[in-house]
Amino acid sequence: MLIEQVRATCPHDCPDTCAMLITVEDGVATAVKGDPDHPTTAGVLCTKVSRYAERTYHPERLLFPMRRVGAKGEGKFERISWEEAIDTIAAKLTSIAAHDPQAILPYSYAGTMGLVQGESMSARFFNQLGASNLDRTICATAGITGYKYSIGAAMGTDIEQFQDAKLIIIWGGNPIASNLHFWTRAQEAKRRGARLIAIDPYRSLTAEKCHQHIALLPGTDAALALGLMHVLIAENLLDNDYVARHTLGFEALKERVKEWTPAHTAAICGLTSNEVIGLAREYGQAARRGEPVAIRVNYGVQRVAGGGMAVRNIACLPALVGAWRHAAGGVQLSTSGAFPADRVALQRPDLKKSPVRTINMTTIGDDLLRAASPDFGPKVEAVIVYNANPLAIAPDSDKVMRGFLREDLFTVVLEHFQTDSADYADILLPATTQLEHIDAHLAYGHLYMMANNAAISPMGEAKPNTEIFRLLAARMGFTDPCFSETDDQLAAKAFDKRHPRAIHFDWESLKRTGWQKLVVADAPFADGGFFTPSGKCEFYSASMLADGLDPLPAYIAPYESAASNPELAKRFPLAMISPPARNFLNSTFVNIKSLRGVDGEPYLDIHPADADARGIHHGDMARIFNERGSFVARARVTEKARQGLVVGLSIWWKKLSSDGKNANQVTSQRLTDMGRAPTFYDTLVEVEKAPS
Ligand SMILES: Nc1nc2c(c(=O)[nH]1)N[C@H]1C(S)=C(S)[C@@H](COP(=O)(O)OP(=O)(O)OC[C@H]3O[C@@H](n4cnc5c(=O)[nH]c(N)nc54)[C@H](O)[C@@H]3O)O[C@H]1N2
Ligand SMILES: Nc1nc2c(c(=O)[nH]1)N[C@H]1C(S)=C(S)[C@@H](COP(=O)(O)OP(=O)(O)OC[C@H]3O[C@@H](n4cnc5c(=O)[nH]c(N)nc54)[C@H](O)[C@@H]3O)O[C@H]1N2
Ligand code: SF4
Ligand SMILES: [Mo]
Repeated sequence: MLIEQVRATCPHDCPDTCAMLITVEDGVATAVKGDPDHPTTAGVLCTKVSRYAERTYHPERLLFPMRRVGAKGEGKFERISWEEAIDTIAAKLTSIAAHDPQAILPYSYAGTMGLVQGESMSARFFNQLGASNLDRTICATAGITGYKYSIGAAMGTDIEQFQDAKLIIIWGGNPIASNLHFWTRAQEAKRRGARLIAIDPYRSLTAEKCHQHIALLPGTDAALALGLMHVLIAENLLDNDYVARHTLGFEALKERVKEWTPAHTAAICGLTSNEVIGLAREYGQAARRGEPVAIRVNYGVQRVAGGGMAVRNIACLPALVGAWRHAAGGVQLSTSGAFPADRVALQRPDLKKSPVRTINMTTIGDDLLRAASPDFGPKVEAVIVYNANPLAIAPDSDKVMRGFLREDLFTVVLEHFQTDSADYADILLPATTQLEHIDAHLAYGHLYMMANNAAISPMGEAKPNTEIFRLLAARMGFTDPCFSETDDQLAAKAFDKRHPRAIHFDWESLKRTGWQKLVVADAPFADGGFFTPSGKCEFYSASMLADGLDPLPAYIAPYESAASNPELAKRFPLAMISPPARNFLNSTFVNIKSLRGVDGEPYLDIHPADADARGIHHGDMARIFNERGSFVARARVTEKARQGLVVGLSIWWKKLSSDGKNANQVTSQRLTDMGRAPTFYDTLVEVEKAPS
C-alpha cells in the first residue's frame, strides 16, 4: 500500500485558515488532520473540517454535468457530457454578449477562500467577456471600510500575541464557533491571568465562558465605543504621549464625545451606566498599568445600519490608551490587508475592453427583478454562480427566489452539492473540493501564506473552477495566452514578490513547506506608522468627509429598532439576529448530517418573558415574520437571548427545513453606512406559535 502525507489548507471562509495534513492511502484520502507544526493550527482542526474527507466522498457529491429537466427550483436534472455543457453555456453567453455582455453576471463569494479557485481564471473570463462587475459585499466591506478610515489597512494585532494580553475584549464575535484558534489563545491568556469580556447581545458559547458579558442592544456598538471614549477622556485614562504623537483630531474627538455620558450611552445601548464606566475603567486602567489590552472585534458588529462606523469607533480605542505599544495590545478585525495578494496578475483587469457596471451581491434580490433602464443598464439575463449559495445566504430571500425563478434568466451553478441555489440552475456543473485541486491562500486571522496541494484525483467528472472557466474561454474563442495558464502557474502569481512583506514568496517552496509567515513587525503600530493618509490613527478623517460621511466617530442608529422606528416596532417588536452556527460554515455542511452534530433542525432562541407573552413553550414550533416574509424554527426558551431579542443560528439550507425557508426570508436588502454591505442583524420581527 502506498501511504502519503499531503500538505493542504482549509479552504473555508474562516479566519483560522488551518494547515492540514491529508493522509492518502492508495489514492484515497483516509484522514484529514491539523498540522501540529503550524503555529496557529497547532494540530487542531474544528469538528467540521476534521471530517472533510467525509464531505469529499459524500454520496450526494455532484459528479457529472447536468441539465435541468424539471421546473426551476424543483431540482430535477439529467446527466449530460462536459462537451454539451460547455457548448450550451458558451452558445448562450455568446448570444447574450452579442447585444450586451453586461447582461451577464458572475455571482461568487468565499465557498473557497483560495486565490486560484476563487477569482483568478473566473475573473479573467468575465473581464474579457465584459460582464457586469460583482460588488462582493456580503460579509465584511462595512467593517473593513470603517476600520481603514481609522487605521489605514486591514491589519492589527497578531493572533500569536494574544496569549500575553491581560485584558481581552471579544467584541461582536463568537470565536468558540467561528474563530477556534483565536479562542485557544484567549484561553491561554486567561490561564496567565487575563480577563475576558464579551460584548454581544446574545450569550453565545463564547460569552458564556468569559468573565463578563455585556449584552448590549444589537446595532448600538458605535454608541458604546463613544461612551467609552467619553469616560477615558473625562477620567484622563489616556496615553497622552501616544495620542499627541500618533493620532489626528484629538481635540475634535474630545468635543464630540462630551455628550456621550455614561447615562446617555447606557440608555441607547440598553445597558447600565456602571457597565459603561466599569468597562472603560478596566480598559484604561489596565493600559495605564502598562498591561497589554487587546480587542478582537468581529464582523458581528457591522451587519447593521451603522456597522461601518461601529468598527471605525472601536478601532480608535487602542490609540487613546496607547495599547499599540505592546505586541499583545491593539485590535484585530482582520489580517487580510497584510497580504500582498497580486490580484492584478491573477485577475487581469486590463482584459476589460470598456468600463462595465457594478451590481451589488447584497441586492441580488432586487437586481434580478429589475427591468432594463438607463441608470441600471440591461436586465440581468444570465448568472454564473460559483463558490456561493445566494438562495440561502442573500437577504430578502423571497425576492432572490423570484429572481432565480425567471424563465428568461439563464443560470449556471458550479457546486459540490445540490444546494438551494443549484436547484435553480439550467446547467449544473460538478466542482472539485480542496482535496482535488491546488490553491494558494491568504488568511484573515493569521499572517501565513498557505499552500494547498491536491491530495486525490477529482471525483467523478468534477473539475476545478479554473478548468471550467478555461474550457469556456477556449470555447468562446478567447485567445489571450493567459487563458491557458495552469493552476500551478496561477498559484505562482498569488503574492507580489516586489512587496517587502512577501519578498520571500516562492510557490515551489511554499508547496513543500505548506506555509510561510509574512515579514511583519510584532507590534505594528508601536511607534505609529498607521496606513492612513496622515500616517496617524485618524480620530478625524478627511477621507470620510470626502466620502460624504461624518469625519468624526458618531452613532448611526439601526434602521429597525424600537428606538429608531417605533411605528415598525409596534408591529414587529423583536430584534432578530442570525449569526453563524458552530457546526455550519455559512450554508456549507448543513446537508451533512454527521457534521451537523447537535444542530438537527433550525432553532430560535427566545427570552422566557417574550415566549410567555406569546404562549410559546420550549420546544414549540415558532413562526417568525415581518413584512418581507416568514420562516419557522423550533423555539428554545432561554435567557441567552436578552429580552426583546431573538436569535436564529444560521445559515440553514431552505430545503432542509420543514417549511422550505430560512432566516433570510425576513432580513432586508438595506445597506450599511459604508461599504455597501448587508444589514442582516438589523431586523425587526414578530414571533407566534406555529402548528407543530
Ligand atoms: N462555525 C462557523 N464559523 C464561521 C462561520 C460559520 O458560519 N460557522 N462563518 C465565517 C464567516 S463568513 C465569518 S464572516 C466569520 C465571522 O463571522 P461573525 O459574523 O463575526 O460571526 P461570529 O464570530 O459568530 O460573531 C458574531 C457574534 O456577534 C453577535 N452580534 C450580532 N449582532 C451584534 C451587534 O450588533 N453587536 C455586537 N457586539 N454583537 C453582535 C452575535 O450574537 C454573535 O455571537 O466567521 C466565520 N467562521
Ligand atoms: N442571515 C444571515 N445571512 C448571512 C450571514 C449571516 O450571518 N446571517 N452571513 C453572511 C456572510 S458573513 C457570508 S460570508 C455569506 C456566505 O455566503 P457564501 O459565500 O455563499 O457561503 P456558503 O453558503 O458557505 O456557500 C458557499 C458554497 O460554495 C461551494 N464551494 C466551496 N468550494 C467550492 C469550489 O471550489 N468550487 C465551487 N464551484 N463551489 C465551491 C460550497 O459547496 C457552498 O455551497 O453569507 C451571508 N449571509
Ligand atoms: S473551518 Fe476554520 S477552524 Fe475549521 S479547519 Fe477550517 S480554518 Fe480551521
Ligand atoms: Mo462572512
